[in-house]
Formats: sequence, structure tokens, C-alpha cells
Amino acid sequence: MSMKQCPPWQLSCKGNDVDTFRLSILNNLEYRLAKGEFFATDYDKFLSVAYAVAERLTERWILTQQTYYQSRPKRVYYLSMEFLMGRALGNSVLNLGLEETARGALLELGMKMEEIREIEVDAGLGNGGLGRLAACFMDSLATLGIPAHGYGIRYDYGLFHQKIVDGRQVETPDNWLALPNPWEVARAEHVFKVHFGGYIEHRTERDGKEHAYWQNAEEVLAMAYDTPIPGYDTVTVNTLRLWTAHSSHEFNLEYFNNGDYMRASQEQLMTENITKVLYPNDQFFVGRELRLKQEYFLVSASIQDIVRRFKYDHKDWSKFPDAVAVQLNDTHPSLAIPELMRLLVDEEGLAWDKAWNICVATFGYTNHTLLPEALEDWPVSMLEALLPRHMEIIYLINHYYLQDVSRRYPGDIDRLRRMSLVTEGDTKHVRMAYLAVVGSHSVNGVAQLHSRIMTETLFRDFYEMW
Ligand code: D6G
Repeated sequence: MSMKQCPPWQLSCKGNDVDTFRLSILNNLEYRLAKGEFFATDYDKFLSVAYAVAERLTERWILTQQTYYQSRPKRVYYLSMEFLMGRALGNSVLNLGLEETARGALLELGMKMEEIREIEVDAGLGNGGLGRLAACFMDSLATLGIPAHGYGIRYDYGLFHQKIVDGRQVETPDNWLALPNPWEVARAEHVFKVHFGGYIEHRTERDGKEHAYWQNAEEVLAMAYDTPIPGYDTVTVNTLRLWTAHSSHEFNLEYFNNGDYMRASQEQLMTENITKVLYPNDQFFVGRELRLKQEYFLVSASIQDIVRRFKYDHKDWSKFPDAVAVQLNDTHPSLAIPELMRLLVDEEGLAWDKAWNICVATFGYTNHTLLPEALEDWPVSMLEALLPRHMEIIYLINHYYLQDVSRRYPGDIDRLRRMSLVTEGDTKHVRMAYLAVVGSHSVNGVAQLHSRIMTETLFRDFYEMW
């Protein structure tokens, strides 16, 4: 309602003058944090200022998101296991053009912006380049007014803190959510079910078609937390949506009443481990099952959310790539390809070929490394146990795509072996980088030189073919 009385380009609802801003700070301190001047801690002071800024962001945020629903532009979705956002206060104040106002208001309250900014905790949900690239893209996309959404994981613990004790590195946990985070908003209405394990039952239905049913799977809930991403000197505020894992099982009161306190909360703990910690290394592929769970958790919740938003105002699936572009930040989210295939074929009933064309037209893939030790290749046995339907779909993708390769290079068995998504040998693996290339219409590196070397080394066969 207030939006109608207050055109967004004026931002007059909250007021950007020193006096109104000072009042917002004091209002937040008193009414939101229930503190007076004498009891306010440094963190209370930071929070009051951050909330005053966030209120001004929120007006633009709501308006931007409403505009996207009304004008239905193509949306860009950036899927990344890492977002190294850092601190938001200074950036938000700068992007909103509030620097002078904030400085003036704080001065009157006996505070200094430089000091208040230092109190904020880093959102360190990344290791380095890959996560910082994602954060920078979020910033640029908003500044350019591109309708974009970031999707990631809301890790309880970000990148560890480093201490040096007796000349050695000691890692301590980064409990960045221990104090309230003024920027995020919990969206309990956006909860999706994510499944693991179980088995696949194939049944021929009355329409004569074979359908795959994923049975007996474990269920985890993904809940959304949204963070506003303001562009510089623009009304546009995009969204970074981070997922948290929740157990779908209620706390087991029966166990609890019988004195088995551990067991009462065990399932919950196991489930919530999925979004507990950021994996600290990006230079080596370690291949742990929990990491695979994290990757699929991100992918499944995000793709379901993207499909939900598409279905809100579209009926024709062939329009999907006109409405949706999904960019994969490295191979970590590359299970998005079989996940979209699963949703389109198993849940929405599309024919395989139609679904595949939609997938390829939707995905783009950013390669981050050519180092063999950093390339993801998940054991087939692990995928089969955790994501049985996805493994079937990967085999099918491989089957049709290798048919194309052999039509193009008849009799070239060595090439088929080289280009297969699944390695041969005693323990089979899925080459995730190849899956990402085959399932995307566009592949890039993170520098022009890197993109060129990519076409000459890791993806040479693919570059030749396409
Ligand atoms: C952000 C801002 C909020 C908006 C929401 C839309 O949280 O004002 O309502 O995004 O989210 P979707 O419905 O597009 O997922």
C-alpha cells in the first residue's frame, strides 16, 4: 500500500535526510532491539544502523521483484556453491547513495561510520576466486539492471578463521550467524523437498509409456533465506537466495519421553549437517559423500524454485529457455542438468528429446580449472546409491550423445572412450566437466586466455566437434 503513495525513485517513505536517518537508527535501537543509549553494545549500534539501511533497501527490493513479475523479462539464475559476499553495510550505503546522510547522522549520535562498518561480521561463504566471482557478478548484474537471482547454500559455518600458534596454522570455526544477520529474511513459504537414496521403479502406464518412480527415498527440506543485492546508483535490488536444510521428521517425542534424548534429535542433526559447513578446499577434488549431498541439495531446491516461478505465468515448456538462463559456477552445480531432465520428463511428462533441447538451451557453464586434481568425477557407485534416478539419466544422456559422436566420427573408438561422460575401468566415475559441457549451449573460462587453453586441452574434442 505504501508503495502507491511513495514513488520508488524518490525513496521518500523512509527519507534520506540526516534527521530522518538518525531517527531510523534510534527507532531500531529502541523498538527492534529494546536497548537504550546506555546499554547498547557495539553490535547493537551496528545493527541499528544496518537495519536503517536495510529498510531503505527493502523498498527498492519489493518494487524490483514486483516489476519482474509484471514485465516478465528473461531471468538469469547463477548457481554457485560459494558466495564470498563479505560485509554488506559499506557497500549498501555506497550503492544507495547514502554515504553523506549516514556519516552525518552517525556523527550526531557520536559514532563514526568507519568504526561501525568494522563491527560487521564477514559473510565468508567461499574460499577465494570462485566465491568472490559469484559475489561480484551479483553486484554487476544488479548494477546493470539485469533480472538475476543468485542461488547458494546458507552454511552455518563459513570459511574457517586462521590463527598461527607456535608457527603452525590452527583453524577455528567461523560461526558467522551467532549474532543476528540484519540483511537476510527467512522465507518459510519457500520450502522444497529434496530426496536422497531409495530405488527407481519403472512401470508402463496405460498410455503405453514407461514412467520412472523414485521410491523409498529419504526426504530433506530446503528452506529459503533471501538477501537483497543492491545495484550501484539504481533502483534495482536483486535477490541472493540461500538454502538451509531442515529435517522433515518432527522431533521424536516418543524417544524423548522414554529418556532416549540422543535418538530423539539424531535424525534432525544428520539432516541439518548438509548445510552445516563450507568445504574449505577448492584446489583438490576430495569426493566426500556429504559434499555430493550439498551439491544436489543446492541444485534440487534451486531448480524446483526456478520451475515454480516459470510455471507461475507460463504454460508452454518450449518457452522455458526464453524465460530462464541458468549459469553453473564450475561443475559443483552440474547435477542441475539431470535434475531439470528428471523434473521435465518424470514430473512434467515431457518427451526426452524435447526436455533435452530445453536443458541445453537453458544452461551455461563456467569452467574454473584445468588441473586434473581439481576436476570433479563422482564414483558411479556413490551416485547410484544417493541419486539413483540421476545416474540413470546421466547414462541416457551419455548414450544419446555418444551416438552423435559416433555418427560424426564413425569407427573412432578411442574418441568415444575419451569423450564418454562415464569412465571405463574397475571403478567407474562420472566426469562432471564433460556432463556440464554436453548439457550446456555455452562454455567459458574465467579469462580469455583460460577459455582458449580450455579449447586446446581439457575440452579439445568437444571444441572440434561443436
Ligand atoms: C525477495 C523480495 C520479496 C519478494 C520475493 C519474491 O524475497 O519482496 O516477494 O523476493 O520471491 P519469489 O516469489 O520470486 O521467489
